[in-house]
Amino acid sequence: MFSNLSEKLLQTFKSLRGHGRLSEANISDALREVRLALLDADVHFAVAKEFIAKVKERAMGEEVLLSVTPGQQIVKIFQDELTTLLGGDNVPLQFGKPTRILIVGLNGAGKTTSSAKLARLLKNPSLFSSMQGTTARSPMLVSLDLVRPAAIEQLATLGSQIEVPVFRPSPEEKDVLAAARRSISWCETEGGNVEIYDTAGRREIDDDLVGELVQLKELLRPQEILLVCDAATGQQAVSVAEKFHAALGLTGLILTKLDGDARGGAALSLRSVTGQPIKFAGVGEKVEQFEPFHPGRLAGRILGMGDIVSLVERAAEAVEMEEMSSLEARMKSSSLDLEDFLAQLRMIRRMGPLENLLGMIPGAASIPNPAVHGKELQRVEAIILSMTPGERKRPEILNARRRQRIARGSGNSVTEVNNLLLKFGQMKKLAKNTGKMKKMMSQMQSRSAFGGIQGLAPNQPTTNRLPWQ
Ligand SMILES: Nc1nc2c(ncn2[C@@H]2O[C@H](COP(=O)(O)OP(=O)(O)O)[C@@H](O)[C@H]2O)c(=O)[nH]1
Ligand SMILES: [Mg+2]
Repeated sequence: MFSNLSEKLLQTFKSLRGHGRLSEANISDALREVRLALLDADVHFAVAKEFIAKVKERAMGEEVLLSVTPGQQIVKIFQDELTTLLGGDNVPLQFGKPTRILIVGLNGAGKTTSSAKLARLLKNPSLFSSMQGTTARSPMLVSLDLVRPAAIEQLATLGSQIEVPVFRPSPEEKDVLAAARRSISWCETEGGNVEIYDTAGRREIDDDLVGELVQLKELLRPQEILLVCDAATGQQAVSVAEKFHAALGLTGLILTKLDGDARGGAALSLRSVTGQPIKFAGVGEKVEQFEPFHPGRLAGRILGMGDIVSLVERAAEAVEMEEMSSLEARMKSSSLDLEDFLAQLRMIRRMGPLENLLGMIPGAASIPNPAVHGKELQRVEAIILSMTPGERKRPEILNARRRQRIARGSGNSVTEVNNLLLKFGQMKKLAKNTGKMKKMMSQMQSRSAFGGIQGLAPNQPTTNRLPWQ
């Protein structure tokens, strides 16, 4: 599923990632590739066109062009836009008293199977990680498929498997409305709170089918009319969905057979063409192979990159590692200056608010008032920024007069400036000792990196001393 599209997108991203800076030209080339890949994967051309336009508009924004990792930013934009295209967040069912859900669709789409799967899900929401805390319902299944006699038995079998009661019209029944009326009173005596109505399909959507379903809708007044769509039928599923929606006013879709090798672009078009959310996904024949539909997850799968967030994080780490090793080289050659120190400081600040970082470090709760440590970093940065580039390169020229100027300029006392220079001197001395340096580097990499700066900051508390202290 989606492998074709994923592969193409992946290739395109790889080539984008190679570029240090993005330009309109290389983005346009990549997006042309992506558009072809989308069309190839059965995405409706209008949908693909709009999608590409949105991605391009965001990709050309400053935020991306000026970023250190533009390729990663683009991947993130894709993920966001795909998620939006697929409907944003999962849209839960609407419940009533009682809740009535009408399941509609063409033959073989997976209506009967999905009706049972949905009943199981509503009965045992705790089996689904994303539904923890959702109220368990007591569902009832109603077969209203009088066209294919075997369909009633099929639902009855599934019902007994999941221990959900099933209404079975008599085999002689030919009037679907009569059967539906009887099922309503059956449900009342059964005493459950969610009624799921499985209906008959047709080979294709026709007046006969639409007429039957419109009458059922009027009789049942369901809160939900869910169209079951076979993902494997590609563009056909999209035009079918459009027609069903025009005739009935759907409230959502169930996309089945997402486990198959379908090209899957249909999923991307369904939401934008009908304006209705995909609420559930069928991912196999078994009754447990069914899940609430999460656009973000499918978007991740389409991109073929799993959890994009962790990917972006890893990329950010890689950049930091690169900067770190060039810094290490400079330290070894003992040409370390305050510019390097500032670079190190900024690198560490990029990892996010210190308070958050502290929360991730075991034992950090014992460090008093982390916000103060964040301010210390700002102070160090302010002091260095108040120096001229020459002073940063050669701190030894910082005489008393210069130190006074820097203190005033950065809103600190001369003692604080002196403290910083003292710590810097110690660090520089230590930098010559490569063995200890390695140890410090590995400590920095294990995310206690801010400790390095903290250790160099003025008014450093005497706890948490680092190797060079
Ligand atoms: N692989 C796979 N098969 C499915 C899925 N949903 C339904 N099916 C199969 O599709 C076929 C038709 O399903 P059925 O529920 O009878 O369709 P209906 O005619 O719409 O009621 C059956 O063989 C199901 O087992 C799914 O999500 N994945
Ligand atoms: Mg059926």
